Amino acid sequence: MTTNETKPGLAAILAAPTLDADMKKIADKVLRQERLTPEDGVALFEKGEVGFLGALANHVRERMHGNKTYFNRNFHIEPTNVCVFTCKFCSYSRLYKHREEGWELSIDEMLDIVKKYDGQPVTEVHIVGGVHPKMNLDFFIELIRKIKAHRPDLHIKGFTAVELDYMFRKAKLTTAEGMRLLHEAGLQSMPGGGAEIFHPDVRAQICHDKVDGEGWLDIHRTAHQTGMVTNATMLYGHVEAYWHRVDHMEKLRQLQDETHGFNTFIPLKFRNKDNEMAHIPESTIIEDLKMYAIARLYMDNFPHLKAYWPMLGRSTAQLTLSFGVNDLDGTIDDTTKIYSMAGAEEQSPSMNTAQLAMLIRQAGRSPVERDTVYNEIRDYSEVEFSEEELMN
Ligand code: V47
Ligand code: SF4
Repeated sequence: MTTNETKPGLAAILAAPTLDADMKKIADKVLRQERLTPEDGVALFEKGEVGFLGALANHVRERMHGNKTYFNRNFHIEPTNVCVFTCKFCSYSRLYKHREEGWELSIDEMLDIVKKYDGQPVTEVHIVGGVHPKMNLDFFIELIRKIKAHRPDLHIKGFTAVELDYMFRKAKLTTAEGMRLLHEAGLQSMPGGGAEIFHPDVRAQICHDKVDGEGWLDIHRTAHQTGMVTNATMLYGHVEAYWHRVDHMEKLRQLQDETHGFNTFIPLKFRNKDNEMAHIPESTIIEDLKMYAIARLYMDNFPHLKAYWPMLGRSTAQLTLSFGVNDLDGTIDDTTKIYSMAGAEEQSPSMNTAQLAMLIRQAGRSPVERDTVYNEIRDYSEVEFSEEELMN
């Protein structure tokens, strides 16, 4: 089958006399590779049935990536959970005055985490945490330099736009100046956190005191102009309406048209354990799958769509691979407390390469290890694993 042919399942769905006329029009646009409008995006959320959305998103995913599903070998460092901000969905942060309940790692302690991976084939360290009032730009420049000096081959992906906005303002630097300093020290890319929902009405309710949507976009624009690639997230399934999600995706799509600096879009499902939004019920798996599918259809200029498996759990992560997702992030070792503390499925989120590759193969896809910028490192479709590797 060539990449633009429709699979029998999709053909049958599109031919069904019961298919809504608006959905049929949108499907025809997708098959012609025409861009969807914000109205189309909202209509997909309101009227798109899960099987229809999945079949269409899967068509796009296979047109772009065939059967490949990417993952990388990475580990996380979370320097601190002390944070000056008060996002209502956050289960993990502690205010400075309660810092004894949290953690604050020194540069040496963080280097010790890096050293634990000496001799292991990890390709990326992902550094992200709370916004500590005393961990400033100089502190992080020193950390990055020391990691690079110890292990030059390790790609450093670090700091959300929220952390950078605070760091640069405190250092009294422009975004471009601060970004250049970090890039020169060895920072190579940025994760997508802190985006939440850009619209100010939603931000006012869930995260009123951190960088606003325009500020987030401006920091990513500057990162792209400085020569770094970045990701983008969207925290969904709380107080927002469908049109807020579409507005968020539209703003990202416009910036991507301008800079082409985004690699991956990552919808993040709101988890409601131990936070000030605990009264809001979590989205269902069906809603999650629809979210991924619509993201794949709408974000036509984003090369990759990632499901963050520690948050979703392994089984749902496998399902997303038929709903547009082509990336399952990484083997993710060490501490990723922002999710486990918010009620994520995976309390100790770590899978070795064999386990992650098998998870992908069991979903009928081809696991391919990538580096942070999607250079392919190894195809694991045919690799045989020992029982020991799969059990560990
Ligand atoms: O911005 C916080 C989210 C994000 C909750 O770029 C929550 O590769 C759900 O962005 N329920 C930070 N989500 C982490 C992040 C990330 C993760 C993995 C990979 C990448 C990447 C980026 O975590 C925050 C916020 O949106 N978050 N609390 C919660 N209760
Ligand atoms: Fe701080 Fe990030 Fe938590 Fe917001 S989500 S309170 S910025 S750690």
